[in-house]
Amino acid sequence: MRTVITYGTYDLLHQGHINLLRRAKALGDYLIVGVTSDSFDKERGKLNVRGNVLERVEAVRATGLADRIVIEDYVGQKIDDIQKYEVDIFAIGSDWEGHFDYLSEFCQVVYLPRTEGISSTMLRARNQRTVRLGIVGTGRIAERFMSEVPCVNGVDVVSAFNPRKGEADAFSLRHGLSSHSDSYDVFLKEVDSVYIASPHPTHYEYVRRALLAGRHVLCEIPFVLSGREARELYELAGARNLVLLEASKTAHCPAWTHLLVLAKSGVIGDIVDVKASLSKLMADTSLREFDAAQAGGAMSELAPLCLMAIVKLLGIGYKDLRFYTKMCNGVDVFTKGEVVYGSSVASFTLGLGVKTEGNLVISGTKGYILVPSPWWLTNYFKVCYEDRNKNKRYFYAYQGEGLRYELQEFVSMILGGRMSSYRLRRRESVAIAEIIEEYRKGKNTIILD
Ligand code: C2G
Repeated sequence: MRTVITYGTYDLLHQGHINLLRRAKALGDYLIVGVTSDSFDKERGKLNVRGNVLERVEAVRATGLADRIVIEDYVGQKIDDIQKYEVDIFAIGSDWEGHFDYLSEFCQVVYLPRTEGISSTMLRARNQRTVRLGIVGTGRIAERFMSEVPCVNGVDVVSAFNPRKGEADAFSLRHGLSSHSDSYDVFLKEVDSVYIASPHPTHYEYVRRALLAGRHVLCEIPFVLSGREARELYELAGARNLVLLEASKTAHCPAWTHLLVLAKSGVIGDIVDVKASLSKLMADTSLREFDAAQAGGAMSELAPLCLMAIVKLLGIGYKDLRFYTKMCNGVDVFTKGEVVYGSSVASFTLGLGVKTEGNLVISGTKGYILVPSPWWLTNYFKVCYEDRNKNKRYFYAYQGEGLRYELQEFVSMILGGRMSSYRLRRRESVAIAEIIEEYRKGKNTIILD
């Protein structure tokens, strides 16, 4: 008996897949089909798969061509499977020509002709409306964002807005956009959603006007600088059935989302202490980060990601806040904050003019989780116990600039009509704005010389 194995995602199973399975089956007597798990697809950069692994397995089963179906969950599993199932032939479509030659050490490798004119990507595009996104503010972060857009299906950047016409022109030319404008009202007519990456103090007004015009909003951090403004904007979005999402990039990256479910499921017991540190030493003090008029300073620049981690882990029911801060030319170049809860405490240390170590440590009654610097861009963390033999390390992908994950969630919320994301609830985003506001009021703040 000759055993053949083949692998795929088989999303929105189509004739190309069926032809491939048929050709693979014809090579032998027994066909094993490996279907990728959802997490494996995410890890290898396939972020737009529609069907979950159960649906995709069912679709492959329904073809009647597979004698056995296995789930592919990790890099290297193909070699393990070939040995485990005593496979004679590994078969895959010709789009992978050459890629799997290394398997010929273990079995025969056959590249089968691919069916032209059909693919899961085409089907996804056909069944799906494309979100027409506009970029508000065309500075450093908007440039990084543009490099991430092609990694997400279902979204096109169609326009850019900058009140300085020359900058809108240059950005649009650089990125081949079909339109751009220095008038916000004209710009809003061209798009159905906006990504706000303008200077901090402009966020509130741009978000409000976009929502009033019926546009979905993804807004860079810091979202807004007061709890009242945040609440008002979420209420406005809710009343109009619009998505409003704070672009807290770490909240959406694979390592963080898994860390959170591990922590919530009790792997380190009850969480008692969270310590987050984030610093960005900048030599050029003429940048907006050091400009009080542009709401610069460590707290508004760097706190949103630390506070995201704190409210996700400990909630929004804090009892007390304390801050220690070092000022230079009207902005804080160092701030340490304490968020005190009934049975736990969190602290964060931020620096624009002071270098802090950049770790995140979450301590619980059974163990602790360490996310080494830079924890906010993490692809790795470890869970540690008194008994070091039980320690475990976890590794994930963190692709590109990491902004594709938040954009993917934003697009999926719009297309799915989902107003709220577990990754950052609206009330959690309001709590972050409130804590930043408390700091800015200065009541609980000790100024260091
Ligand atoms: N295929 C095909 N014709 C198409 C589309 C796909 O023959 N028009 C083949 C692919 O070449 C592959 C199989 O169908 O052999 C599954 O394709 P996908 O679902 O796109 O999966 P893929 O990302 O190619 O996964 O471990 C996973 C594998 O490495 C391949």
